[in-house]
Amino acid sequence: MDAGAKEALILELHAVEAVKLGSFVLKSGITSPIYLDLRVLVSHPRLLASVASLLRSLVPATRPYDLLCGVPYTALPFAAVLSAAASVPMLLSRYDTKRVEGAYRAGQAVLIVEDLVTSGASVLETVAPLRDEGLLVADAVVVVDREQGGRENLAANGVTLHALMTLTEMLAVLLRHGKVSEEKVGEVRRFLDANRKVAVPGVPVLQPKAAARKSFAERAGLATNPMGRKLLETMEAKQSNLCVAADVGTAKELLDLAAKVGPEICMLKTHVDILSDFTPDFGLKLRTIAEKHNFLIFEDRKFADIGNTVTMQSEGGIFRILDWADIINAHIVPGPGIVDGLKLKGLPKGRGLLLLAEMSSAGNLAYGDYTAAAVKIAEQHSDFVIGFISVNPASWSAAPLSPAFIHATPGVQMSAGGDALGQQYNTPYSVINDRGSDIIIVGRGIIKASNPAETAREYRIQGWQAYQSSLS
Ligand code: S5P
Repeated sequence: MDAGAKEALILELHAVEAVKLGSFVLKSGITSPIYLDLRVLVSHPRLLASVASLLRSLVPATRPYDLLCGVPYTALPFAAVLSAAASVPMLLSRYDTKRVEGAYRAGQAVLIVEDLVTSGASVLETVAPLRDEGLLVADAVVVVDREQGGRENLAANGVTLHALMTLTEMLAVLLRHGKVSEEKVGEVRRFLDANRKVAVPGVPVLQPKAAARKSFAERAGLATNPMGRKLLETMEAKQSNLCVAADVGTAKELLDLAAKVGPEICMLKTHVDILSDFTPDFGLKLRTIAEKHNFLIFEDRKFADIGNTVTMQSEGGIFRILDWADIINAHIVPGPGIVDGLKLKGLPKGRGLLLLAEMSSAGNLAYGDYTAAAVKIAEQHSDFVIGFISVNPASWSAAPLSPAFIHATPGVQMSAGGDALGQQYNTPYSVINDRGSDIIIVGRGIIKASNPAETAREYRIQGWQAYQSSLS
């Protein structure tokens, strides 16, 4: 929002007495010399509409959302007006019943709408029931950020705050227009300085619903497939839950990249069918690098045919995938026969299989019953299936999964967003901590960086720290 529009809005809010000066006890328990009462906006529909439209403009186009949810009560009309104007459906997240009202499905992204943020506690109270339903919450829009730790508390819970204005900006405008005295501004500033960080009393638990997570080392001992065990042991030994997606165009580039990022990764993911200079010795060359740096090779072939066909596709052809890939993956759309087909040749060679239970791309169809079916098939083939390609396993409603299963999640970058073709990104912290995954799969975030080795190191550290905090 430009400075002129912001100034006009602040003066209008003052004119309708949304800004009150005196001595007030806030919801967080602290006494404040200033009180913002945006409830009065329901009596000023034109101003309400313009606030709603300004809130809408705060969210960058790179952070799309499917649904809106206002924080009760003041922001409910803001969200309703925004919903009607933008034709984006709304949800109600009830803190009394902890229920979510409205139509939704797990995996949809929800934008939170709020009037003011002090500690961020109210926003988090609204977010918790949404996340319990498998909805994704990454952003909140707010009229005023009171600059008292809310932004940081929300960020620590994976929510980015977008504010129309800060309390400081608001005061500066009111002072300039003679609406508030120098003395009062000083009092508010001293108050803000003394209350920079308002703790969130009883921050809602936003961790995965599952019971306390076991360490990779403990889980290695539970694995029934030797490759699953090896992967968990490698992660523990290298303190790495990073898989690099080596989506480069030639075998030469791929081998160079593998040597560079090798020390940082537990697994390298390949798409062998995009290499223009593939030769039959590719597998051997890659295995030599993998052995040197102790990482596993995951060929992301995404098999998707009947059992008989995938047996041939995995073993034969030009690529002879099972000769060199430790881990392969499959869609479950053909039914369990695909796992039988891959197992036929893969299990005797000691390979492991990941099932695509969810996908990272916008509008994908892998959710709900489909995800539950993937879990069922995995459980029936736990000798061969080592885990899943997952996006939000913390939201899976099925009975608790065996901790031997490993979740690997693509769509990871240092900041959330997406690409022009539907890819959707979450941060390492959010993927491992909020969404309950184990491995971050990072492609362009690393391979397009000016220094892939250094960037891989940064991702490894972020991923590992997120894992460690998810254990405590
Ligand atoms: O749902 C999925 C499953 C996979 S395996 N979404 C994905 O993006 N992938 C793969 O992960 C995709 O094929 C690509 O190799 C990688 C993501 O790459 P990035 O450049 O977007 O990080």
